[in-house]
Amino acid sequence: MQIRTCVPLWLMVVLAPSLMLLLVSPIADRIDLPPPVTGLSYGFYERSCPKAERIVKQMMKAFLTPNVSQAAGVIRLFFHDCFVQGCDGSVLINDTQGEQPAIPNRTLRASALAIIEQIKTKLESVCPNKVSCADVLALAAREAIRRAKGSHFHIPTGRRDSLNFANSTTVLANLPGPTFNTSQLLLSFGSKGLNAIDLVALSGAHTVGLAHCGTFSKRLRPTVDPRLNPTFAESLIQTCPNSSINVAVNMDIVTPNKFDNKYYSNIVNGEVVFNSDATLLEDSRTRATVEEFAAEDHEFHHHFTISFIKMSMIEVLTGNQGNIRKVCSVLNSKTTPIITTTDSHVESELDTPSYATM
Ligand code: HEM
Ligand SMILES: *[C@@H]1O[C@H](CO)[C@@H](O)[C@H](O)[C@H]1NC(C)=O
Ligand SMILES: *[C@@H]1O[C@H](CO)[C@@H](O)[C@H](O)[C@H]1NC(C)=O
Ligand SMILES: *[C@@H]1O[C@H](CO)[C@@H](O)[C@H](O)[C@H]1NC(C)=O
Ligand SMILES: *[C@@H]1O[C@H](CO)[C@@H](O)[C@H](O)[C@H]1NC(C)=O
Ligand SMILES: *[C@@H]1O[C@H](CO)[C@@H](O)[C@H](O)[C@H]1NC(C)=O
Ligand SMILES: CC(=O)N[C@H]1CO[C@H](CO)[C@@H](O)[C@@H]1O
Repeated sequence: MQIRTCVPLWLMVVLAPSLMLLLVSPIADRIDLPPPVTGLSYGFYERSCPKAERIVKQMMKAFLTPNVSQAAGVIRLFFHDCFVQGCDGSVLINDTQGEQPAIPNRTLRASALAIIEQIKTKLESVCPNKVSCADVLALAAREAIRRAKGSHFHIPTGRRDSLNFANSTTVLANLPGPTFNTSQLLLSFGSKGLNAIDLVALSGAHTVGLAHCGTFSKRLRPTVDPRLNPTFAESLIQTCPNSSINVAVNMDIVTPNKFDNKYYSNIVNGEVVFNSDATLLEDSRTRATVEEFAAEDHEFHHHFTISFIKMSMIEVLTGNQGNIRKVCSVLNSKTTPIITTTDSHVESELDTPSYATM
């Protein structure tokens, strides 16, 4: 009591903004988060498009409330964007010569691409030519994690979109494969400025979503990988009679749509689908982190948040290094100029019942 009444006015004035932040929102405090790289900032659109983050949040809520299972598709899309020539929206380009036809991209969900395109269309009508596709994807992935009951955090914005895209060879060379061992994974993540803790934390995204039979069938036939729990292996064999069948299984058999730490106890129990998951328990550089995250859910969420923000800033384009694409799936050089209408119609649309509950 004595202390509280003695707090000088100047200190209260200094503390008030951060106290307000804590009271107003349960979101992780920006102070603990990685500093934005040059050109990015927390709240980049506060002046140029103040509603940007809210619109992404509202639309993701509308997309995921009926069925949160789409969250995984958006989260993986962002990973593939960031690992191939940086988080620059290049994965969104729909071009037969581009990134989408590459082998690892064949299982990207078309529904996730459609979600990003719809959010972008809305943002173009509210604030034309202001919000990049790379940022739409970053913000949508952040919301997807939150909707799946993962951590909720601020993410730096200000990314620009790429003026080009990678070919299939480059995509394949930059994305780690499901057969990778820890050494290969550490090399891959290291080349993106991510360390062993980042590798273990980000792999935790496999707590949601699906894997197609062909991505893990080598662990079933001709011989069963002895690191697989026998009951789990048997169920995978039943579901996947061969590697070419277009069937997918939940990657987290315990809580398939919840963004929690069950992935790590699944590793310990021999109930993860990829070699790249199982290998993390075998290597002295990653084992302790797997065990720590398996035991402590909050440790997982804390480290995941930091690693995800680091990933979100890989080789970003800022300023005139890139542009703001009009349509996420098409380079501006191939788009005819869009005549934008006034905002009033769109503003009222945001208040229609379908968005009112967001
Ligand atoms: C560590 C190296 C990684 C490898 C080898 C890997 C590989 C894969 C593979 C093969 C699939 C299955 C795709 C399918 O069959 O449809 C998959 C799914 C997925 N991955 Fe990864 N991944 C890795 C890291 C990551 C990271 C860092 C994230 C995000 C932070 C991520 C998020 C996801 C998600 C959410 C899915 C489910 C997608 C869906 O349900 O559509 N992965 N991953
Ligand atoms: C959610 O969608 C997935 C596939 O998109 C489907 O398998 C699942 O049955 C749906 N769940 C509900 C509750 O509708
Ligand atoms: C990509 O473009 C082709 C041809 O325009 C179209 O048929 C296809 O649906 C598009 N794919 C996605 C994911 O938008
Ligand atoms: C793919 O792109 C890389 C890097 O730009 C280039 O070196 C390579 O020749 C290209 N490969 C093909 C098959 O086009
Ligand atoms: C990991 O895989 C690479 C490539 O197959 C191999 O050269 C290396 O020996 C493996 N490392 C371990 C520790 O198994
Ligand atoms: C794979 O299994 C499915 C279902 O049993 C079957 O329809 C399909 O023909 C099989 N494909 C191959 C290549 O064996
Ligand atoms: C989502 C998406 O664009 N997937 C593409 C991946 O690659 C295959 C094969 O080229 C295409 O048919 C898919 O459309």
